[in-house]
Amino acid sequence: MKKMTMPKDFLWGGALAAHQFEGGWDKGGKGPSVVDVMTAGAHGVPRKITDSVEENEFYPNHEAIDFYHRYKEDIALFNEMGLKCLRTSIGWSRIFPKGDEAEPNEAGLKFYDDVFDELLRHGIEPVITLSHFEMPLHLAREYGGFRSRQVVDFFVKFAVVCFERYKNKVTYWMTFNEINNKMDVNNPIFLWTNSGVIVKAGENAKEVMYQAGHHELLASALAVAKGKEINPDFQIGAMVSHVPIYPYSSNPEDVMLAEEAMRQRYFFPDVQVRGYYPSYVLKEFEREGYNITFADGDEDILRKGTVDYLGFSYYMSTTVKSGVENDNTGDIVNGGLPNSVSNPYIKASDWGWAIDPTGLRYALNRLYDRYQIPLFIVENGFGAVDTIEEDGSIHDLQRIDYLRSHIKALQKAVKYDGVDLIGYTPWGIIDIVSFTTGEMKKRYGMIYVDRDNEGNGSLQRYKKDSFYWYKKVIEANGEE
Ligand code: BGP
Repeated sequence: MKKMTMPKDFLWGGALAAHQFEGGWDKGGKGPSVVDVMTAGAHGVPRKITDSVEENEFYPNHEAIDFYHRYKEDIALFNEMGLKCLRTSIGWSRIFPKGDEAEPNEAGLKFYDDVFDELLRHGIEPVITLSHFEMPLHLAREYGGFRSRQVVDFFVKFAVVCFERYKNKVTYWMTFNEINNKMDVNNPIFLWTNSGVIVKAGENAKEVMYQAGHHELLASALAVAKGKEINPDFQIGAMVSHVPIYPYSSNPEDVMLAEEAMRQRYFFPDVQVRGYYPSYVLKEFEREGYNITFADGDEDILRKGTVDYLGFSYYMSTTVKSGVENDNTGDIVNGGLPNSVSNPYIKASDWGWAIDPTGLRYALNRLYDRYQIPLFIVENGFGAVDTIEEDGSIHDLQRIDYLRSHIKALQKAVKYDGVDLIGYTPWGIIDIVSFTTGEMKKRYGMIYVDRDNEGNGSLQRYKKDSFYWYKKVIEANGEE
């Protein structure tokens, strides 16, 4: 049988997000973003959303790993690994410090010109997320974030400024990072960082989330339409968190429960890829009596702003069983799913994230079958505690095992199942601040950064064993 290989232009890369690694939170005219007022958390300790920036609180995203001043050194390391692309985001509040200004902040635009030029100098393609949880704090405080339809216009204006400025440097774009993770309304940091919204006493959290989500879907569709006018060669994607939900058994009740639960993963990409609201959500609005405001013309906007590809993050799978509440006894986080149980067939990371490489092949098949457009794995990684030896080496063998098994799974989906996959950018190519816990301790990188949870350390960079391993994977286009 012919030896199948990965497409020669497959985009092997790495993924990051401005707020988790740039630092320089108030440099170059940047305004505070919704993330800049979130204190550090820890494993099992939620991050707090504060009213402003108190001096006595520690805000891990303020300096992060100081890419803002070290971008040349870090990009040289990415080049040494042989990355074909680097996924990161443009900090919205670097470009519009308050979000509602008439003119953008030139120093912010210049910073990303410098970063993209440095990447392109090394032949590394920028893959850019417009909003990765970095809405200007002023839009959240003054307008209620995406509660307000005005914020749709502010986002579209931000998107158009970026598309115009970087139209000859960036081809691959995504509108909103993990636009669907706010479906888990039990964790307030998702709705806050996605949409700049905090649910008030007496409000129905899901109703508030769906209204903000509708405005975001409009903003995404309008941005896509404008982007294609500015440069028809742009490839503009949606970006969702995709955590497959398995039925615990062949009991039809479990199977249907998993099918229903998957709707919280599929709703947003359904609208962004197909261009219309699925019936199961309209039925939910009716059944629950949600009063979601649609304006005339919204349907037309959604239909005209469908995406070119679907980017998604994959970390783990979850499992549901009818008739039980969260068992939560297992070491596997349930992502806020009711009826979730541990899967007896798979192990979990130290942070309770299930390790399920076959789930990635399964996810690729389910998403490709559903949408029949190119896919892009823009996050996949293994958060773990790393130990640095006396000689500065870091033997992160668990991370290599995790990534190797997930790469084998995606290769099977491409070579055996025929999935059209654009690329693979493992999450946190360099150690960064964890989003859900605000920790440095939960490391993802193939490059170690000397910084701890309290912000101590030299910020020196060290190459982990996975740095050399991934370099070989890329050189061999995945064949080794
Ligand atoms: C996803 C986010 C990333 C990243 C990742 C890992 O939700 O898109 O920003 O943080 O999760 O999560 P964590 O950093 O909490 O381990």
